Order: sequence, then structure tokens, then C-alpha cells
Amino acid sequence: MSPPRQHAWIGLGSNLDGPREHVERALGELDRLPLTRRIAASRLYASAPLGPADQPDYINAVALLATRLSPLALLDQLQALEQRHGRVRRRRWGPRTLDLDLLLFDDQRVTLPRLTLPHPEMARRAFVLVPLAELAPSLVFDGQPLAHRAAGLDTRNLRPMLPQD
Ligand code: PH2
Ligand code: MG
Ligand code: MG
Repeated sequence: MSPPRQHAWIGLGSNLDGPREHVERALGELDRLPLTRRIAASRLYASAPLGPADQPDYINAVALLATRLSPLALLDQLQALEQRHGRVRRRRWGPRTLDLDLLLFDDQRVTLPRLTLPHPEMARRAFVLVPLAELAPSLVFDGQPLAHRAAGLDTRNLRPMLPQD
């Protein structure tokens, strides 16, 4: 019997070497991971960097996957995809070609050295919460629909990208 199909939410980010192309290509690649389909993607958003300011602006998006992988097997696949995009880990919160963060995996709570679910920072980051709320406005997180949470965040440094941008 195959394991059940579960929903995983992924935050994508890039601010190096053609960030828009990295994010758009990764959205296609997420759909081709083993035992996995991408079932939705938010618009792309441009955002000012959180953390060190001496780095380019980011392109961010959120994707929804249906997967039969376990959370850790999916994390392995996401990290391998980051590597294939030439990701080099330098400083914390520094610039990167592709960052794929596992945000939510159904309603699972996980506390492991490699993985914490839900992602501990997601509720504070407009560049995660706004695209997530675009896909799932009524999803309840910490007792509140995402749309309400997103409305309470400072979004001055976040803008949806238009096709001609
Ligand atoms: N990711 C970081 C650090 N800072 N800032 C923005 N705007 N978007 C990101 O995805 C981002 C960041 C580390 O993962
Ligand atoms: Mg990140
Ligand atoms: Mg990351």
C-alpha cells in the first residue's frame, strides 16, 4: 500500500543570478519531484531583504504540493534542488540562488534538528504569509485565518510582480 497523499506548503526565494528565472524554474521542478505534484502556486513577489541590507532584493513565492514523501524525504529533495541551482551556504540570511523552505506539512508538528514544522518564522514574514494567504486565505494558522494574519503585517516592502516586470 502506498503512503497517503499529504499537502506540503513550500516557500521559494532567490536574490542572485537571475532570481526570477530561478524561482520560475523551481516551480516547474517541484512538479517533477518523485511521488509529488504541484497543485498551486502564488504570484511572484519582489521584496526587500530581511536581514543584512547589503544584498539584492528577493523574488518570493509559495507553492502547494501533494506528496507521498515523508517530511524528511521531501526536505532531502528540496535541498538537492537548491544544490542543483548552485546554492552555496555562506552567511546566515545572506544572498542565495534558491531557497526552498518547507513551511507546513498538513497539520504535522515536527521538532527535529533538521526540521521544525510549522516553519518557526513564517507567521512573521510578509514575503511568506502574503503569498500563502493568496493561495489559502481561509486556512487557519494559530487559531486565525491566514487572510487576517496577513492583513496585520507590514507589506510596504512587498510587491506582486507583473508579467512585464
Ligand atoms: N530569505 C532569507 C533572508 N532574507 N528576505 C526576503 N525578502 N526574502 C527571503 O526569502 C529571505 C530574506 C533567508 O532565507
Ligand atoms: Mg528562507
Ligand atoms: Mg531555507
